[in-house]
Amino acid sequence: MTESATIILGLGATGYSCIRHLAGRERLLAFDTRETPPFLDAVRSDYPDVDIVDAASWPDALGEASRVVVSPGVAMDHEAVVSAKAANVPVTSDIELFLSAAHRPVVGVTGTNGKSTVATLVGKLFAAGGRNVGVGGNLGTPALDLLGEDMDGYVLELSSFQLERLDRPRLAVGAVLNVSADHLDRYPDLASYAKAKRRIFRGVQRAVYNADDPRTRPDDPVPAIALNGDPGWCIEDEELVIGGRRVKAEALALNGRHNQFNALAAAAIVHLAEVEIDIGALVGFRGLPHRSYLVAEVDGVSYVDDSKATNVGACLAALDGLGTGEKNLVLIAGGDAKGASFDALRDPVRRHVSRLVLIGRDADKIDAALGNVVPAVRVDDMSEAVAAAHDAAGSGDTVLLSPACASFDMYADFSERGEDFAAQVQRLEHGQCPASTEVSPS
Ligand code: UMA
Ligand code: ADP
Repeated sequence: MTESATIILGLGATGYSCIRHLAGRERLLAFDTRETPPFLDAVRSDYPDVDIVDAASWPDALGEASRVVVSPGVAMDHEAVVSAKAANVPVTSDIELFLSAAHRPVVGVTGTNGKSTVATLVGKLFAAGGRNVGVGGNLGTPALDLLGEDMDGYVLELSSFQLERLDRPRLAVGAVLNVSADHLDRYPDLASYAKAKRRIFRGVQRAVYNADDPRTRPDDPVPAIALNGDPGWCIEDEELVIGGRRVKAEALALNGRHNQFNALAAAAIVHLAEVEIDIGALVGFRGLPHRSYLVAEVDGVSYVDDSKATNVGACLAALDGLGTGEKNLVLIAGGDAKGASFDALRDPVRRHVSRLVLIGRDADKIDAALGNVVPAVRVDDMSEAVAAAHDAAGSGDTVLLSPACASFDMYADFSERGEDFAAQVQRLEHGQCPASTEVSPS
C-alpha cells in the first residue's frame, strides 16, 4: 500500500517553504494551477522526490492524501480546495505548520495597511532590546523559513489570506491596525474581510487594536491596548504618548502622520511582549522603501514613493499624512483597482492635490471618480507620469506616487513600480527629461 502523502497546493514562495520544511519527513505531492509556477524548477532540482501533480491527476492525488497545505494565493473557494474538503482531506496552511513548530512566542500584525512597517519596526525594537527574533510572513520571508533553534521569538506579518485559514492561532500578542476596503475580489464584503483579520485574536494572550476603527476591536474580552483610546497610548498635541511617556512626533525619522500611528502601534506591541522600548531605535527607524519614502528632492520638489499603496485606504493615509491642506501634492495614481471604489478619495484629493496624473488599467475609473475634483491627465507609462508631475509641481510641493491600485497590470509587483518611479526621478535629477512630456488632458 502506498504511504499517504501531504499535498502542497501552490508552488510559490510559500509552497517551496512548506516543501523545504516537510521534505524527508513524509511523502510529498505538489500542485499549482499555473502553467509555470515560480518554484517549479527549484522543486524539481532540489527535491526530486516530490511528485508534481497535474490537474488531470488531482482526484487520484486526493485519494492518497492525508492533508493539503494551501498557499495564501489560492482562495478557499477554489475548486481544488473545495474538492479536497468534499473528499474529507484536511486542509491546512504554512502558518499552521509554523505555529505548531515554533516553540517560542509569536507576535502577529495584521491590518489593511501599515503591516510591513509595523512588523519591521517591532522586529527592530525587539533587536534593540536584545532579543533574537525572526521577522517575516506576508512581509516576504515565508514563516517556515524563520524557524531556528536559537530564536527568542517571531514577528509575523499576517494577511487576511493567511488568517482566514487559521482556526485558533494563540499568539502571544496580536494586533489589527486598521481595516478598509481591499481584496474585495476575494471577499463578498468588507465585513467578511474584517472578520478574517480579527481571527488573529483567537486565543491571543494580549491584543492591540485601533480605537478609531471599530472593525479592529477583538470580538471576545482580552487584555488589550486600544490605540488612541487608552490615554497612555495615543497621539496628542503632536506627541506620541507611549505608555505615558511623551515623544515629539517630529523626532520620528518616519514620514507622515499615518506613520506616527504605526510607531505607536509597534511600541504598544513590544510593551505587551514585555520588552523595554528603545526610544532611540523607535525614532531612528526610517521606514521601508516604497512606503511614503522620500526618493529625492529636485528643484525644491520632494518625490515620495508610496508604491505600496495598493488600495484606497493606503492612498488616503498618504494624502492625509503628507498633505498640508494647501494643495501641496501632485498625485500619481492608477493600476489594477481590484474592484474598489475611489469615492473616498474625493475630499482628501480636493484638499491636498493640485493635479492628478493617472496611469494603468483603471485610470478611467479614477478619472470618473476624481477627474471633476481636480485637473487630471492620462499618461501611458511612469516616464510620462513623472514628466507630467514635474511640469505640474512647484517648489515646496510633493510629487506623490500613491497609486491606490495594485501594480500587476504594468509591473511584476509594487517594488518594480516604485523602482521605475525612482529611476525616472533620477533622470530628472541628472537633468535628463523623461521620455515624453506630451500628455493629453482627460
Ligand atoms: N496562484 C495560482 N495558482 C496556484 C497558486 C497560486 O494561480 O496554484 C497565484 C495566486 O492566485 C497568486 C500568486 O499565484 O496570484 C501567488 O500565490 P502564492 O500563494 O503562490 O504566493 P506566494 O508566492 O507563496 O506568496 C505568498 C504571499 N502572496 C499572496 O498571498 C498572494 C506573499 O505576500 C508573501 O510574502 C509570501 O506568501 C510569504 O509569506 C505578497 C502579497 O501580495 C506580498 N500579499 C497580499 C497583500 O499583501 O496584499 C496578501
Ligand atoms: P502593508 O504591509 O499592510 O501593505 P505597509 O507598511 O507596507 O503596509 O504600507 C503600505 C502602504 O499603506 C503605505 O505605502 C502607506 O500608503 C499606507 N499606510 C502605512 N501605514 C498606514 C496606516 N497606519 N494607516 C493607513 N495607511 C497606512
